Amino acid sequence: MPRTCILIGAPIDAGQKVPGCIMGPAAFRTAGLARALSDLGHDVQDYGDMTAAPLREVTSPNPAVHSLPEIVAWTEALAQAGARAMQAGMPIFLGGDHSLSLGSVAGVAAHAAHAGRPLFVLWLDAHSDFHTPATTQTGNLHGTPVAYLAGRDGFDGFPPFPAAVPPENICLFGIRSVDPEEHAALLTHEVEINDMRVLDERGVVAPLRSFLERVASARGMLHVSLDVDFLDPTVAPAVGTTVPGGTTFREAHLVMELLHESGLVTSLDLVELNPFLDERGRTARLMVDLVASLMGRKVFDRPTRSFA
Ligand code: HAR
Ligand code: MN
Ligand code: MN
Repeated sequence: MPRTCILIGAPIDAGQKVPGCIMGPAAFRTAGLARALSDLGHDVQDYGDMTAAPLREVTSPNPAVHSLPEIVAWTEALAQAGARAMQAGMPIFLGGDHSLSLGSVAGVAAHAAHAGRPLFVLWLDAHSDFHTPATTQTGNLHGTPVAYLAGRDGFDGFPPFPAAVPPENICLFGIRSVDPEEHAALLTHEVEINDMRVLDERGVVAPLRSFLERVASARGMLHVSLDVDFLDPTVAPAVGTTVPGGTTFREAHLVMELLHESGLVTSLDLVELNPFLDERGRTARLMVDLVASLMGRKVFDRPTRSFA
């Protein structure tokens, strides 16, 4: 089914300390994202790159936190843009580091609440991103969006999250780096956790299908947040926070193919691409190919397919 895909560039890099993510939106465009989508029959509208809202003075009780005014300003701007784009089609947010999801998911959640539909979030990442600004040791706010969307406290200065996503509607998938404070908090929240240990044993298909069945039976909307470091660094080197032992090229494509077949995805983040660390554009091109799989590109297009 053809969709209206809305590309929203969010060149944010203040959520972490490695320079380069600011070039992410340009790299996605250079790697042919719009063309890949239009070749699949989708309508593509590129809204260009956003800028942050005006900076306000906000401070954190945690001295490690840096760039708080910048991230709050991006969150405000992205939440507005995201809610508006949801009315026009399927927003695809081009990062930028993962702090962009503080805003993108806020906008999507406001839309879902307005539409009276439950929101589910699939977090494809090496990291759990479940710190709050109060618990982070690095002070890098790209490690906090899941806590924000789950409605955790500690986000003073941020706009209140519009409609907290129930923890059981959040699925962390592919994680293999969890800090002690995140671990403790995850033990008291019913977030679905498919860490790499689970994926090693069960593969990607069964855990993902069972989550997607929950989304479908709740008639939910589904936001997918794809962090480059979900992939193993040997196939996706262009990221500042590499963690060995990630998903393979084929596992990642299979995830995207299953998402396409589900027909459930209503919004998407592409985050943490650092083109300065890439090897001749291979990570940017892989990310574009993954989006193409998510949006319907197939190896062989059988008229009917059943693996049941
Ligand atoms: N947990 C670590 C921290 O808070 C690493 C967070 C890294 N996050 C990302 N996005 N790269 O997933 O600093
Ligand atoms: Mn992340
Ligand atoms: Mn990550």
